Amino acid sequence: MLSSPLTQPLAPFDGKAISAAARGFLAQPHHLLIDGKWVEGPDRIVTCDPATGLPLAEVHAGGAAQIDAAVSAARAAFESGWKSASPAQRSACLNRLAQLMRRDAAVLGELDILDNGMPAWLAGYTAEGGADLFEYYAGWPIRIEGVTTPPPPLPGAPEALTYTLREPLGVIGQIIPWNVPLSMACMKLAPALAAGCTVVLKPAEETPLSALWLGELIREAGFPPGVVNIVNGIGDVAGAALVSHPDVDKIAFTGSTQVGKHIIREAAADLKKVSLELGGKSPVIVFPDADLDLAVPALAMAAFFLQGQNCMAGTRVFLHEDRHDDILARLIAYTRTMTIGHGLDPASQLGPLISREHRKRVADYVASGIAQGATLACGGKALEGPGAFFQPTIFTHCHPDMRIVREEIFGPVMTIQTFDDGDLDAIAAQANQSDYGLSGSVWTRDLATAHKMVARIRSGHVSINCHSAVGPNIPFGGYKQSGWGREFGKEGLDLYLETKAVTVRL
Ligand code: TAP
Repeated sequence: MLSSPLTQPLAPFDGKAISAAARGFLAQPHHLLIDGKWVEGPDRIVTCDPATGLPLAEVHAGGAAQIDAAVSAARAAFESGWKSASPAQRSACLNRLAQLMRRDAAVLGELDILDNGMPAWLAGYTAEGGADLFEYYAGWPIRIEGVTTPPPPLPGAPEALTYTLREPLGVIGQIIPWNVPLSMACMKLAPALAAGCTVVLKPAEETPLSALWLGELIREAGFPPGVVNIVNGIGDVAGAALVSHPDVDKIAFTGSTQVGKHIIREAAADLKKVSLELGGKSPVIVFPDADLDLAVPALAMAAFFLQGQNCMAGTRVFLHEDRHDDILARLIAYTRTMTIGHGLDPASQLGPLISREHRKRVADYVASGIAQGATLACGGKALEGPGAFFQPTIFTHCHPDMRIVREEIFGPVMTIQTFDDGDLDAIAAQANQSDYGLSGSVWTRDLATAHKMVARIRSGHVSINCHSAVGPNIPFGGYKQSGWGREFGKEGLDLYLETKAVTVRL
């Protein structure tokens, strides 16, 4: 019953579907943005379309010297004006950038489709979502404010005043992954710029393109030179140089927990501040009374969205044992209808993995699941042909000690475990049996059960009858090894502000 390989042919893809704007951009040189100018780097990265394996563009890659130049430019821009720019000036730049992103949303989305493989339905949202973020944070500069608080006793001074100032933290190194390239760049840049910080951004080596288009929009929007610098490059080279640079005040990192831990160790040398958005292995708990017409497609998307290359992916599904067979059958049936293909084909729901190398890692996890006794219910194979496509995969009879259950696969692999009529604490203990705590969801019609479970799940983001709906105003980040700090909302702004307490003898 449980072997059901998905063998849909890939949707045909005609390379001519690429727009003239994107085609022209791919053909031009791709430099580094330092101090408002496009400059050459010492090395080159060839970026490929993961759906075809074909090269897209050659991109200049920076090393320690380019990071040093970018940090100097960011420091000069910070000291000479951006830190004290009026709220109106910062907001105007952020709003103009948002408008330009909406103008160029189609090509920005197209570049992420080509570079990352994401489907068009998602790419359309990421450019608009990035503009939403800049607009949201454009509303903050005028609202950055301190407090007045009772002063301490001052000898011989009956009257005194104490207040706090909120000041920009300084020069920020921002390092981002490849899974949602444009969104990642916007998530990092918008709050830092609103706070009055200046930035050196290092995009992922696999997906450098949309950040470069964004760099040109940042120039057009009127940000002063040096406020945003973009240095593509290799993590061990450009990323490492940024982390160890003595004139960087803070590193804001999104990526793997492994590299996050490495960054903490490196940043400890001069006690740089660090915020981290790391991995996840999120639980999805389906109670017997859940609305399955709603839940089944949503469960599939929670696990397979972006081919599972998504830190919030709901990859650990918990079903009541009485409903296991019914829900599994529905999940398999739904998964078989999912269309896989090139992101530029509007019919594609799922695209490729980021690379064939990553696909091999995912396949190794699938092999380990089988070897450790899980039952492969659906998928499990690479698709033939070019590119890095992999079938959406469902495992049943999973146990918490299996690697497929414990480790973040970052691929389209759902694991299913069961629970019985035990109390909510027992179910929550199963769900919390993870080093991670980024997201999670609870599916039930019973509001009391839902809220009791929310209180018991140790994650930064828990949804009821939906999974991981994020927005510019909703704090986002992880418990446990999923990270330090929260992005989005006011907490996202706080990541880039220092507090100064001032006492005045009157
Ligand atoms: P990583 O391998 O950690 O890479 C992330 C970034 O760090 C890349 O720009 C990478 O450069 C750079 N890097 C690598 N080694 C470095 C070093 N020694 N010093 C400084 N920078 C270094 O992650 P990934 O494979 O790109 O992305 C997948 C991971 O990101 C998953 O674990 C996923 O959960 C996590 N993620 C988390 C979130 C949130 S919000 N929590 C969101 C998305 C993704 P290269 O480009 O050269 O590799």
